[in-house]
Amino acid sequence: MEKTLVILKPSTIQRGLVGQVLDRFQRKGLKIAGLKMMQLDEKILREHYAHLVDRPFFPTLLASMMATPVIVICLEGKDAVEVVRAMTGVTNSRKAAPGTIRGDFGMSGQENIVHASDSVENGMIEVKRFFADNEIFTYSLLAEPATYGPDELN
Ligand code: IDP
Ligand code: MG
Repeated sequence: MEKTLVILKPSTIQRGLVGQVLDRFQRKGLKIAGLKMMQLDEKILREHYAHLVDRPFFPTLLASMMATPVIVICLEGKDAVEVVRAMTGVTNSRKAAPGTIRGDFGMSGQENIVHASDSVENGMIEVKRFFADNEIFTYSLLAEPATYGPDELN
């Protein structure tokens, strides 16, 4: 099944929202394939946010993402990338729809609670960026036959 990378950003740690955000993904039916806490550094962030390095806000984004350790999560499920992006909401939390994570928990464009991979290809690249192979687990969820129809389980 498809995998995607989520980062619970320092804003989520500081504001005590880790449990509530993680709970949303589990309630949705996504499987946790990997999860750990780590301190990000400039090297990994320059790679991860390569599309933003020339933007004026990049220095504050870097500082924000290194302010505390983060929690990185690999979620797995059918169309996981699209599902998680929809649950996340648009970048600016003030504009994100109510019901989305950013829309319900955030007030900021920068301090916007979570990162979520934006394409299937980037999902694969980002999971490899943040996890070693032996940190991603393959196992069956007993709830799977109640979560998906048989034609969706491939
Ligand atoms: P995304 O997180 O919704 O995919 P990206 O454009 O990939 O949005 O930007 C990555 C992160 O950079 C955002 O989540 C946000 O934290 C930060 N960011 C993006 N645009 C701005 C901005 O205009 N001001 C401040 N921070 C920004
Ligand atoms: Mg992005």
